[in-house]
Amino acid sequence: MAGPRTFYVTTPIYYVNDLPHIGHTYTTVVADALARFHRLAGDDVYFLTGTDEHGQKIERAAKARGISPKELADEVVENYRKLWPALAISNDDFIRTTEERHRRGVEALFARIRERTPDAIYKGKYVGWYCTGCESFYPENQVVDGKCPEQGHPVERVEEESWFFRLSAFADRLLELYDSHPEFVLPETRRNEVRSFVAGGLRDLSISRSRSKVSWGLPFPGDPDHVVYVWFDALTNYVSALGFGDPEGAPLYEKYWREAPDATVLHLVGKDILRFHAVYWPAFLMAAGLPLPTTIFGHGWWLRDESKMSKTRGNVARPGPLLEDFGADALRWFLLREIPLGHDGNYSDEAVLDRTNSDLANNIGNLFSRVVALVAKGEKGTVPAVEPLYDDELGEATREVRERYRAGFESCDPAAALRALTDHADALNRYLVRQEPWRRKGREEHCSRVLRTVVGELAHLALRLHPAMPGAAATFWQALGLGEDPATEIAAGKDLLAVDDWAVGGNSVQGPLKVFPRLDKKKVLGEAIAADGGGGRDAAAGRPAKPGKEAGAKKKADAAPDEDEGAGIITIDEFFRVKLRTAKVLKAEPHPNADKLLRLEIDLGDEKRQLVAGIAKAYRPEDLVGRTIVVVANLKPAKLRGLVSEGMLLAATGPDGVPHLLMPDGDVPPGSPVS
Ligand code: ME8
Repeated sequence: MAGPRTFYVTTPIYYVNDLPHIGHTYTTVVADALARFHRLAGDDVYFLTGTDEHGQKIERAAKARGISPKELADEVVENYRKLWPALAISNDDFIRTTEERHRRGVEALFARIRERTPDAIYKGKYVGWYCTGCESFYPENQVVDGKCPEQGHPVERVEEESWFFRLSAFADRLLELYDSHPEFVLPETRRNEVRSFVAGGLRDLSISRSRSKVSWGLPFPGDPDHVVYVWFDALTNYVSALGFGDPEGAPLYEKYWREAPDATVLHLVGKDILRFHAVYWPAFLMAAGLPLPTTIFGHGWWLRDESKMSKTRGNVARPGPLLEDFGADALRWFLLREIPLGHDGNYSDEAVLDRTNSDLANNIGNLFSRVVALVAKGEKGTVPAVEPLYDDELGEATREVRERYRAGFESCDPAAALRALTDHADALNRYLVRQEPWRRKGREEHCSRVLRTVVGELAHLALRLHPAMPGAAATFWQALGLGEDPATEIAAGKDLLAVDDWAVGGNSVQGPLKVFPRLDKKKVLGEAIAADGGGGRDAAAGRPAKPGKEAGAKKKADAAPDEDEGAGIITIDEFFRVKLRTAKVLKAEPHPNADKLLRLEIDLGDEKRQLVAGIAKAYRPEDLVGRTIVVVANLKPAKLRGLVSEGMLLAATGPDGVPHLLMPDGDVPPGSPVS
């Protein structure tokens, strides 16, 4: 008998040269939501993520730190291993390409290609460019001004003996694949790009690096002078993690690495790495005579102020502080709901807050707590065991949102699925307004039936929230007296989305519920607003506060009473309480957790200090080193996004809001008094 449909979903394996950021978080959250949705729908799901640990990029990053590549990988991988559970990521496995099972898989794939297509791999000489940032080879005509065409990273000239994969021989089969299986590359616009890339002609692909140039990689099977090209190595993770190449047998591989109709293999990747997945990977598999994945989905990019996030610009959003500010559920909801998968979007903390307040606090959270309170009050906490009462509008809305929800997730459009859920909540709110279950006098039975109906609908809603917000879904599930967690209902082959009525009559509700309190912008984003120049904590951010309410209030409390105080006049003594000193900038770098802040190390003459300053938008760190600035030396230290600032630098704010640092005219040693 045929078992349930299998659904194998993967994220890219992330490089270990950098800590996880919002982009990695995004792909992994989307993959997790899809995995959770398919589990609800009764599919047999396997969800893989992991880390990409070989190659020149990692080798160089480790060298710069003075540690071995493996030490670097071991250190960084811990961040992923800690982050994913904090975000409720339900991966079944986590693969590291430095694991033995992965090496076996790569060797097995080579062996299989050599056996099935003996002329697919041959030795030659590579002459061209290499981009360590993308770990990619670029021919002469694609390199512009010494930069790679994809990301603008610097490229290096490479001329070395190399093993090649005869990619050119697969162009026709790839084109046929894209045409006969339009779902192979999604969204459609990306498919067109990939198709034209292949139709433009494919060159054979170098799949090795000379060990004399790059030593951190898997030995090239049969040639110890070379290591396997990191993308060949990395792509193989999708099968090595399933046990491909294991001499003891690979039941997971047999089960999940199959083709349609009863199996789906979905590789979710950012659009930056689509070519590797939609061109190279299927060609390797074709050469090996192995099944192909069902879909490569190339999602869009999160940007900051319409441009790329980058470490050098210091504008990378990291998940740690966001988890602290918003929690896993709200962050997941935002990432899934804010932009349709496939589109680019602008990231800002403020957008997360607005989305949380509008969808979760004001709508879904409020509805659950309101209904629980109505049952607690009107029905003494027990959901009445009576016949539901659907009016036409609710009946129609319910059917429609459920269909949209399922279709959204099935077509890799979680944003549409989630919109169906807020629409469901809207429909229930409207139903409550129409039916007025709080007007009980003389219509008790009516009110009981209305509440029974709404609680039944909330059970559907709580269940459907599980892929996006597993934590909140469990809380809601418990509040409706349905059990611990909708996840406990999940079983392969059982479609929970097809359950028509959750039979909530007789359940005890648990309240009061306050799952998503409304977030106060100032409280939550205070620091971010400060770094924008909005006064308040600006002073602690290392630059003068604009005259703002808080700054004014503080001065008032500290200053001696004076008749001129109302006009903002201070005495010379009061002025001298502020110790202004010159300081030399020894080091400057982006703040790890805030895109508007820089971390500076300064020399104050007799001591060194750390400053955190909101000047990242105006100054590049490298331009500050060696400059002499003016700082307030006796300011109480303050913590800014996790870093202590021991003072404040002075800057004039231009009409455009941009800070201009104050610097002494002429040479003065660090620590000189300023008055
Ligand atoms: O490319 N917006 O690893 P990587 C959205 N090791 N997603 C983003 C993003 C952004 N601003 N930045 C990164 C690699 N991502 C290879 C993959 S797979 C066999 C090998 C996400 O650490 C997105 O999924 O550079 C992108 O594809 C991935 O992180 C790149 O991660």
